[in-house]
Amino acid sequence: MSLTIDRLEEEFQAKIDAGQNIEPKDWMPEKYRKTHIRQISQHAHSEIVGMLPEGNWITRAPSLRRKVALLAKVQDEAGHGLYLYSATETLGISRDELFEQLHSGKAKYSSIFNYPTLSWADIGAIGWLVDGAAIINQVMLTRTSYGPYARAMVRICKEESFHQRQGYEIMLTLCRGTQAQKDMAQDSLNRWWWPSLMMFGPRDAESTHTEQSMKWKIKRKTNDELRQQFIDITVPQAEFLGLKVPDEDLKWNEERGHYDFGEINWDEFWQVVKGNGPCNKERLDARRSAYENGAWVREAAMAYAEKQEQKRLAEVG
Ligand code: BYC
Repeated sequence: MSLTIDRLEEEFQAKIDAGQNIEPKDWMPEKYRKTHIRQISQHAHSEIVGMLPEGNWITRAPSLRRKVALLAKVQDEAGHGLYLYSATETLGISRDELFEQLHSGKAKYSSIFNYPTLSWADIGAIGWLVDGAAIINQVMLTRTSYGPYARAMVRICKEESFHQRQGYEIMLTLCRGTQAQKDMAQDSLNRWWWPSLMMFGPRDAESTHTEQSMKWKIKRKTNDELRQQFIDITVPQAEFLGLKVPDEDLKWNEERGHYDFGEINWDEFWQVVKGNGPCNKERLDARRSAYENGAWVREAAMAYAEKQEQKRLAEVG
């Protein structure tokens, strides 16, 4: 028995090493399946919880054009959540179980969405920094070894690029505006910079899953590599806006060909991950009540599907 499992695992790893995708009906080690359920569902939860801080500004967008773009962006995030929940379901877990894990606090979602959106500039900063960080992480995931996840990520990345640009354009408009608008943009960058760096996860030395996930080609780059890539791309963008990145230790290192940067507050990161961030409770309460208030829609949809099935059976029989 164990010989067979060893053999299957060897063949599985050889397939991954050869760059082939794993599909839902293929044999896979239980740990590979569980790792994917964890990561893809956390990603799905992040998308739908991520609708909340931005949704907060739909009614207060400063113009019709901004409102339309923000509405479209928030709807895109809902769509991303749906593709990702569907991809997770291919691994043999139901959507109800996934929601239960989110609502009970068992499943994580990205730390970034536990911070409040205090001004309109935060909508710009989220598009620019949060979607910007998301793209860096997710471009790598378009080549992840699990087929349904990789395919979902291709479309998601295209949409995230649009989100990043609309966020940067909001920042650019504010930075070319009055002093008060520029101050608002700077304040936003001050509050979102460090949490955006935390999105990439703990330092490599403290990451529990990276080594195995690299072996299985779930991840192609480590948390620290992606974080550095994000900093190197984003600092010149901040300079172009005329904003100051809130890090006194930030400095170009000619020898490394990268920016050196200051110490991230890891205590804050773990507090937020454990549920003690500024908005964790508010976010989970909002998701739970959306689920409860939507019960009648799910029941009506199920009743309709059942009726259609009965009709189909009556016609066949
Ligand atoms: N927040 O061993 P590690 C978006 C957890 S949404 C919370 O490095 P891994 C968007 C980690 O889960 C962006 N928890 O883990 C939406 C693990 O705990 P568990 C979301 C975090 O999986 C709307 C522990 O820390 N993107 O794009 O190898 C609007 C140790 O970490 C965080 C994704 O989900 C965090 N930031 O690497 C705009 C991308 N970081 O599970 C934008 C897919 C780590 O053992 N996910 N933890 O209890 C990934 O690429 C990887 O899961 C991560 C972490 C890089 C996030």
